[in-house]
Amino acid sequence: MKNNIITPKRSLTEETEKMLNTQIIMEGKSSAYYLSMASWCETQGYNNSAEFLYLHSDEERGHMLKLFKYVNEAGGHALQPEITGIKHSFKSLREVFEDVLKHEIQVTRSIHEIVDYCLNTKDYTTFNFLQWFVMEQREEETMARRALEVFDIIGEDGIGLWTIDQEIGKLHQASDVEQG
Ligand code: OFO
Repeated sequence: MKNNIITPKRSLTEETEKMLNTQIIMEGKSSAYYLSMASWCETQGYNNSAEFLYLHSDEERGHMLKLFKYVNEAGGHALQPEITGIKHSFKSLREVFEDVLKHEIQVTRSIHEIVDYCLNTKDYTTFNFLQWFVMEQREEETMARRALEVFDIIGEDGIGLWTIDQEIGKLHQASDVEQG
């Protein structure tokens, strides 16, 4: 029988634990996607984009670990996700960043669903914990959109792609400065 009540041993319901474990899968996938993208960029000579994506992959693993800690501390069990079906090659550098944006939009939706659930079930502790992710997603979507704008502003002809790669490298530095 499902234990959907909070007990002395746990402050999470099973349903919330399940949703957070699903989010762990998403963050693990984000990390794996960005690692694969970074590797492809490196093989194509887009070294700044590769660096941006390697760092981003590490950050996503950090997000996954944040969820691990929370779930276990709240009396649940965080599960290491199985991750398969990673795309290894891309038609273009633009396609890489289009995929980043599409993926981040999905992650935001998923976070919002859990936030919504927590609010409806009055799990204000998890609701509060998730606010960090809400803000993080806003930043990440903004960064992905900015990356795509760089393609539109500079254009991909001639030395355009080389310049785009340089500018994408600067985006990560800018976000590091903003985050302090
Ligand atoms: Fe985890 O922030 Fe993107 O996906």
